[in-house]
Amino acid sequence: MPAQGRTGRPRLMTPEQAMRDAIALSEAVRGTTSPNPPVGAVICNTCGVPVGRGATQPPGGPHAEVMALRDAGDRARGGTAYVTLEPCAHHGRTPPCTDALLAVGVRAVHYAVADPSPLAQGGAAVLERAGVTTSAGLLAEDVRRGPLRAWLHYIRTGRPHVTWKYAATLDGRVAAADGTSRWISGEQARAEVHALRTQVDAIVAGTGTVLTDDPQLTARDAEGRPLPRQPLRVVVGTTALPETARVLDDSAETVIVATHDPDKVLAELAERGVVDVLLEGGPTLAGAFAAAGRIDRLLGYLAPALAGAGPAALGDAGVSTVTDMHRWVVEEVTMTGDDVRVSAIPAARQD
Ligand code: AOF
Ligand code: ZN
Repeated sequence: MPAQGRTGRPRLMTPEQAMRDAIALSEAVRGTTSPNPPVGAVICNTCGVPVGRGATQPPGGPHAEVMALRDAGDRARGGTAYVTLEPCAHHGRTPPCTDALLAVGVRAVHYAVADPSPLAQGGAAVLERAGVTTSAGLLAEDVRRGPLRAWLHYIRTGRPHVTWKYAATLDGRVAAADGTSRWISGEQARAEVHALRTQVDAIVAGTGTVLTDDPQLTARDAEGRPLPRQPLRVVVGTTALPETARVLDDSAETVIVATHDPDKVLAELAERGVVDVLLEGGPTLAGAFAAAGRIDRLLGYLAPALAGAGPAALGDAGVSTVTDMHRWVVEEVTMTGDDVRVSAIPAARQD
């Protein structure tokens, strides 16, 4: 049923509202679609009233457009589709979305970002040739930096996208001098990280962190109960782990990658269909990823506390002089509870 306005009449949506809705639908399936992209779609009828909503299903399942068309049924005829990614034109594990849109008689398709994958691209041209009006670019930046960021990076480079997440004091320490580190950031920041874990494909930590902190590396709610979806746990390093390590419990799948080479880790993860990675610890592993230029985004939670001593968030990253420093561009600074959250990307890339 379309949303009802206060007058009882169905509520019209502007193109921007429809695309925002499609973005929200795609956000809700993040972490469940890899190696496919999380896409959202909204269909409005001839009057501009939303009549169908959908998002990409797990690999092999229907794409967003097909889900939205199913939801809309006949009401999609003559309507307009808003999709976060250009509809595919290929027979992959599922038939082309362009066929599905044409079959029901959709008149216009507005998508945010073009599909760069060699197999699936070209959907807009197919639709245009069949007489459908298409446009690209509506809220493209929001989509590129948001739900499709990891997948677009993966298609371009063949490597999973890596977000390095750390929680530190304002002076950049991740523990006190005696090694104690619970809890540097506040409750809200911790809850946010658990929510983020459910949206990624894998969490990566080094054996050093696993041996010192014995983290479980699962996504949990405020009471410590596991959230419905758990990412793959990945432990990197050559040091053996005790059988009792919590990361080896049965609350989520775990793989151990016995190497120190970030590119080998990423190649192994790509092979497993991992697109979106959260690198969580510790300083040595993060330093190796930074030195190799394999951190694509950083997400720092800075607690209003000073430690004055204790390990720094980042270990050796191959920087010996100021001109070697890794330069970053801050995308966003927000408050999360009492902590400052910084999101940044490498200056050299800005993607
Ligand atoms: C769309 N809508 O919701 C998604 C698309 O193997 P398949 O058949 O599932 O195809 C996967 C490819 O389709 C993927 O690499 C990407 O190019 C595109 N994903 N396309 O029209 C969607 N998820
Ligand atoms: Zn498709």
